[in-house]
Amino acid sequence: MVRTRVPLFALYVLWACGSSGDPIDSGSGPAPAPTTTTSSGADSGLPPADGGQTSDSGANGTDSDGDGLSDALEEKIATDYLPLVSVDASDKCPTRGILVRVSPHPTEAGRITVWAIVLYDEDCGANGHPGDDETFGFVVDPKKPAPDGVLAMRAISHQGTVCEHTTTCGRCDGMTPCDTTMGRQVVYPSKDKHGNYVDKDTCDSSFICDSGGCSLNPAAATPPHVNAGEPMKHLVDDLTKQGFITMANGWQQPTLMNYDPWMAGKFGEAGDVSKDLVDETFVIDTTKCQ
Ligand SMILES: [Ca+2]
Ligand SMILES: [Ca+2]
Ligand SMILES: [Ca+2]
Repeated sequence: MVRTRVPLFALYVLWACGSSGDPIDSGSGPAPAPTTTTSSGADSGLPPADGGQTSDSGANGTDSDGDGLSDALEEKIATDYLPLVSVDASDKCPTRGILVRVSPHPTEAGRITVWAIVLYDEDCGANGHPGDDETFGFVVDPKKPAPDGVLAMRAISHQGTVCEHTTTCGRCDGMTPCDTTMGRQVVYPSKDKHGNYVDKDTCDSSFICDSGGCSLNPAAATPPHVNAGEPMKHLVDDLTKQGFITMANGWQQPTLMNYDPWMAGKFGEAGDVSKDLVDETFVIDTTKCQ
């Protein structure tokens, strides 16, 4: 269990400063510079980062984003292995969808790393705002079925702020096992604020930054998801026309409509999704995982 004490005056000063965004919300943190290369003319795409050892997967079907993984395998990973995002049953702003990036693990042959960015219509916790981007990552061994094939997960709540907490769980030596329910690993977003944790106790002890705590909600609906593609070859550039940010899905914030997740810029008044998609802190070392 991790307890971080944050002086109340420090939070007040941050709030009073009126700085951009939310001091206890997801800034995008110290992420690498985003790649905003347009998709045109990028047919060559990225070579498989594992030296081609996943090329069989790519050879077995269309590989639209050129990363060496077939579209079918990427969709299978994003569907069968996607953890349950346990949004509290009484969350006041639960409208959401998940943007995924599914890629060969950059250093571990045959394994797949996934960025899952949970996008919400609104953050309605303390100092809330339109839009909310909250990321977690996980590594999959596709040779094993879910849930055992999910080797490890990592969540970072309120990245780049005084409220930041990083939690990691998994099947590697020295890691705490992940919680599972109904055959899926569980990620806990804090109520209303949506900061992600893979350890519920850490969320519940973050009582200043996440006053609503976290809860296990096995009934949390599976929200729609969209595959973003890769930095060198995007699969989407408009999350309304090609994704889930629509009025029909209950989204209400006009500034979020037609958002391009690969173009630098805030998601509403939250973080920059183009940085979330390339944030290497979500790529977990699973060399000690079985
Ligand atoms: Ca691919
Ligand atoms: Ca991909
Ligand atoms: Ca938030």
